Amino acid sequence: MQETKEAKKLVLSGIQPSGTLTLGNYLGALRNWTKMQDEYLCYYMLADLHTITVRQVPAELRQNCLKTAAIYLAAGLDPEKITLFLQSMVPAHSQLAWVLNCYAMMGELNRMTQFKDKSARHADNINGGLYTYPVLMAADILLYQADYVPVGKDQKQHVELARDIANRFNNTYSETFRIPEPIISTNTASIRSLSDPTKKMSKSESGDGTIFVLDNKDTILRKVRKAVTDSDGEIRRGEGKHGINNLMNIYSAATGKTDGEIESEFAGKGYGDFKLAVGEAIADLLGGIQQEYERYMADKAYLNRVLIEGAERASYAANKTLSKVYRKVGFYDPHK
Ligand code: ATP
Ligand code: LTN
Repeated sequence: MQETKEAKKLVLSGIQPSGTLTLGNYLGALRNWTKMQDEYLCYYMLADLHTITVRQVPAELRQNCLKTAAIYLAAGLDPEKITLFLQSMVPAHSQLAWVLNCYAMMGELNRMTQFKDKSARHADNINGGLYTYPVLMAADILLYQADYVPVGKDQKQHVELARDIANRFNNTYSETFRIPEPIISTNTASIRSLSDPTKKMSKSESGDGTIFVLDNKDTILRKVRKAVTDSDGEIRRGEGKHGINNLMNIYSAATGKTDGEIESEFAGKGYGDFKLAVGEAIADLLGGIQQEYERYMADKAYLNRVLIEGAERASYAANKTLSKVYRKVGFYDPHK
């Protein structure tokens, strides 16, 4: 028993509790996390330290942390199997991030596309945290000696940076960090905005292009009805048919149907029929999560307990790596 436990590969991931999670967060990240919880040793966190790189309203951030924890559980994560925790409750994340800042090169950080996107969107607040955000993310991953990091496509570059930093540190001293690999599931790697399918669906976009995990059925049907498509009228994947490709990805992810099955189901039918089916499939998919979500939100004491126990377990694992790192870089410890 003990042996199999030790042989399990380790998975770490996180989502920023910067608002209500979206269908993109669910399909691109959260749903994959639930599939991994039996086979792997999983650490899933709420990346609240990351959220303050963009200004947050404090009371809303606190509430979003609780809501996101409830969504994690409602989506099927089981705190008996996984470690669920708030990043800010484990100080080792900030501590390792500082050290790793000294092993991340300006040139590397300059190439990060999320920094370029976010600084364009928040031109009045291009702060240092936004710039070093990927280093904090590297610390999140490397602290737990993660083998795998399930994320959407937009985060692949950050996981690659974590690998580069880990290799640099290991080569400078000696083997300290395990080299992590991103896991990106293909069709849901990047769910696009319904109103502008050239852009990723994102929780900080408030318009009708984003479906939130807690949207009710009417809202979902309305947003999908308004989704941007093209004029060709055929429910078939195609080069440049970003809107239809996106809806097909969503429909397939929600129902398990293949492209071929979807094409024959809608042969001779129009976009209106297809959109209605997509909307209903999403509402079915999210309906169960919403019910569970309400149940968890009604029991704040339980959510608090999960977060406290999760932070204790996470701290134990994280501190082991942190003390190794402190020793390797040469910090003096009078206890030893
Ligand atoms: P924000 O708008 O605050 O930047 P976001 O919605 O882009 O947030 P993140 O918290 O940055 O979401 O991402 C959490 C996880 O969800 C990451 O693994 C990310 O890759 C994944 N993800 C986010 N948006 C999508 C999407 N549209 N399609 C697939 N995966 C996504
Ligand atoms: N940067 C990620 C959230 C995140 C994360 C992580 C994901 C923070 N730390 C560690 C995986 C592993 C995001 O916003 N998409």
